[in-house]
Amino acid sequence: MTDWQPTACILCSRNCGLQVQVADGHLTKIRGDKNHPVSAGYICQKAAQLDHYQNNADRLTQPLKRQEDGSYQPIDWQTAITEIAARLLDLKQTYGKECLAFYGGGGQGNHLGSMYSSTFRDALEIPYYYSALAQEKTGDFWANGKLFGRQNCHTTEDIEQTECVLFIGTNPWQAHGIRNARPTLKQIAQDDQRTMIVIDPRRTETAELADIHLQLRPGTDAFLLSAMLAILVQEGWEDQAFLQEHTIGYTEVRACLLTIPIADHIERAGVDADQVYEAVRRFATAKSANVRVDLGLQQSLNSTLNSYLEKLFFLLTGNLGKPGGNNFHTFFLPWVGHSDAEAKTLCQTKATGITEIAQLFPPNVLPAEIESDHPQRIRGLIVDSANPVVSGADTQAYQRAFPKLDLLVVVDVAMTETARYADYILSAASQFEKWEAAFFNLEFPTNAFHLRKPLFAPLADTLPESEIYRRLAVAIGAIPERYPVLEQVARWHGRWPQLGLYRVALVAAMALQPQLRRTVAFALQGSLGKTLPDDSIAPFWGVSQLYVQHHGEAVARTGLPGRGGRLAEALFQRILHGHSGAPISQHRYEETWALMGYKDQKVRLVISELIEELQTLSSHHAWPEYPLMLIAGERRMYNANTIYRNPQWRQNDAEGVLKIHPVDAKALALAEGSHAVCESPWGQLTVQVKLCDTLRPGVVSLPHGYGLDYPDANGTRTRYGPLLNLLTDAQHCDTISATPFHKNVPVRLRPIEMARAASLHESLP
Ligand SMILES: Nc1nc2c(c(=O)[nH]1)N[C@H]1C(S)=C(S)[C@@H](COP(=O)(O)OP(=O)(O)OC[C@H]3O[C@@H](n4cnc5c(=O)[nH]c(N)nc54)[C@H](O)[C@@H]3O)O[C@H]1N2
Ligand SMILES: Nc1nc2c(c(=O)[nH]1)N[C@H]1C(S)=C(S)[C@@H](COP(=O)(O)OP(=O)(O)OC[C@H]3O[C@@H](n4cnc5c(=O)[nH]c(N)nc54)[C@H](O)[C@@H]3O)O[C@H]1N2
Ligand code: SF4
Ligand SMILES: [Mo]
Repeated sequence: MTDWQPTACILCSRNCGLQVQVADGHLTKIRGDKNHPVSAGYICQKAAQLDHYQNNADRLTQPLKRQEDGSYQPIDWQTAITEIAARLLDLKQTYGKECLAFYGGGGQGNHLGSMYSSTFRDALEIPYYYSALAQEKTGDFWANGKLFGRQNCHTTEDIEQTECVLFIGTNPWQAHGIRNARPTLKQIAQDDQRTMIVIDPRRTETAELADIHLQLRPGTDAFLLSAMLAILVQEGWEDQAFLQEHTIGYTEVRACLLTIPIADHIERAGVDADQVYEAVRRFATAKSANVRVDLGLQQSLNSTLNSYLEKLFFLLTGNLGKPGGNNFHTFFLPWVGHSDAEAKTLCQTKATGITEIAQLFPPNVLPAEIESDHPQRIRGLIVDSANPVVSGADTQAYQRAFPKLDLLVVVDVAMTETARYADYILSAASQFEKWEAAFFNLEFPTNAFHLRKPLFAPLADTLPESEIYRRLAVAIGAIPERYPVLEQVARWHGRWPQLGLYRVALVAAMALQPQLRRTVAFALQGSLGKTLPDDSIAPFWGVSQLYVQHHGEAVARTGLPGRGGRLAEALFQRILHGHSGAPISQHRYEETWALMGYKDQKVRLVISELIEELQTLSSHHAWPEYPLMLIAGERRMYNANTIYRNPQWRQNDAEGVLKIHPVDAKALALAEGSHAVCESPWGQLTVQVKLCDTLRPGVVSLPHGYGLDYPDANGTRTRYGPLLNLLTDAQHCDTISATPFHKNVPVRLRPIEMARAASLHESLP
């Protein structure tokens, strides 16, 4: 009999628990894990294909170095690490640390390595941390900083319990992002007492289940949401008691909302006024309500303003901090930072002058920072777990900029479009070949964490990131090869954990050697790690200590014994042995306020920069020659970022079709299955057309995560589906956060014959 082994899905931020069977290096059977504390057996159709991630022709099996002629030759780890370290140090010495940047550090499921890459980054003092998060969520984080006092005061949604949910620019049926999406959505749809409202220019699978679907004109969210808030205020549906007790500045916000020309804004959004009133009424009068948003709001025009308006819904109606509402949650390991304008000088990019938000920099400006003639332009870059040549706005800009780097190091499991520009490609062990964890622990009131054991031995010449960055840190002289004293104490600690010896020794060592404080993840790995099943997991002992320091009572409520250090020890042991995932804290709803940044726990409702933007909103269309609005990056049944490379994983939609409304198709003489050139002001693509009456007329849609190339048996590469960031532009972005407006890309379509379509197909980089 074959055993089922616990692991998790690595394709989206839900990281559903899985049970799998393996044979000969393959994942042979996959099912949901009922023992997982959050997903409880749920999975979607994408997880069944995970063997395509583990085994594919692009898997990297050894480190590679680029040769003069552009080809790659294998290089041994020792030489690669020594050469990379020397070149990084040389760049830093010659041009200053400002010429160094880091991109990525963890995708949808692999965040364990980020504890090591971020420590390495700090050790080398790399100031610029670029992340995919800063092309979707930094506008939201910025607004959180203003409203709640810290940019990492992030809220979650209690959708399973709520009476009324408002989904704006998100399609959880396909994209998930909420717990066990499909049954949860169906339950709300079937219950007359509950309401689902969807704001989306497409009639999505989620919208099909909704009570009210506001099928707005894309990019008009700021108009629609401000009109809805104005109605709420006009009708007197605010929760005055809540506003009084928990907020500051309502009078000013109210005055601004009362100036909104409601009818005009609703008309610009192109929706039915009665339905809008009904949606506001239902949301405001429900016993509990919450708002769930995603890219349709965060990657569309006025995105930071949208993030503010969206939050005003749950704030004005008193739906923060209660069952069924929006609530702050804990992070087991905080992966969103706070860039505090008051506490320190904020770091800025040299050429584009962009200021960090949540300690992150936006991928949108990276090519310009590399190509600039600023003396401290970016010259050395490490990319880990990301494929910006495909996923960043303006693929051509990356293709132009990356060859201008003095040093590009890519750490990945696969030969990606980005890796093909690297000087060194470091072959990482896959997420099923090492201990791993995702840090998307965003639940409230019960939060959980899942540490996963490897299913397979690593491919021969691959290393986990923990070891790659440890070796690099040793090579730049930031850490010692061994920590003999702490290692000895860790062994005693293993025998007599109740004495807490290791904790005392570590604290003393950090007091004596301040540089150890900065590289503590490596110190844990090199000491406590020697006593554990794998050295990479040792930092979770420290994380458990910190988590208990901040949330001790909530940890104890999960049924763990002791207090302080002993409670933390118990939490760490639970994580270590809970192979299907482990609860880490159980909060009470009212405790959510303690997770807020402002000490007085009062929300600052006024964000003057955004109130100003709201007062000067305009719906001027800058590109009249491009009459259609493209949603550049729809989540569908068979896309999953750029994680699966072999196109055979897709059970349908191999072409990644462009969806178009039949009325628009007819006007352009485009038949089902025909080909067209899709042109934006910035680039063009050939696409295959599919007629689809779920779109609002005037809107077309292409999927995210296509356009990767993959080799055939002879090694010849073909690109599969639209590489849609050929159409997008870095400047088409939010003024505050520089996050791209991917959901509102102006385009036009030109019919084209099949034969010409093939010959026009973009050449591979
Ligand atoms: N299947 C699948 N699931 C995924 C992923 C994947 O690649 N494939 N990726 C994961 C990742 S990284 C993320 S960030 C999430 C994203 O998850 P979502 O944001 O939920 O997914 P999207 O389909 O990108 O966009 C959501 C919706 O926004 C709508 N929209 C477009 N323009 C506008 C607009 O102007 N206003 C409004 N209100 N709505 C608009 C689109 O029609 C779409 O239905 O999905 C995750 N889940
Ligand atoms: N036009 C447009 N562009 C978009 C979007 C859109 O909607 N429209 N969506 C955006 C969004 S929301 C996101 S999140 C980004 C996602 O795009 P990216 O930030 O590029 O991330 P992924 O596509 O998830 O790529 C993950 C990479 O990690 C590698 N990998 C997998 N496992 C491991 C591992 O264990 N170790 C290492 N070192 N590497 C590993 C994979 O091979 C892959 O190369 O795309 C963005 N781009
Ligand atoms: S893709 Fe997301 S929702 Fe689907 S199984 Fe994987 S983690 Fe769960
Ligand atoms: Mo994302």
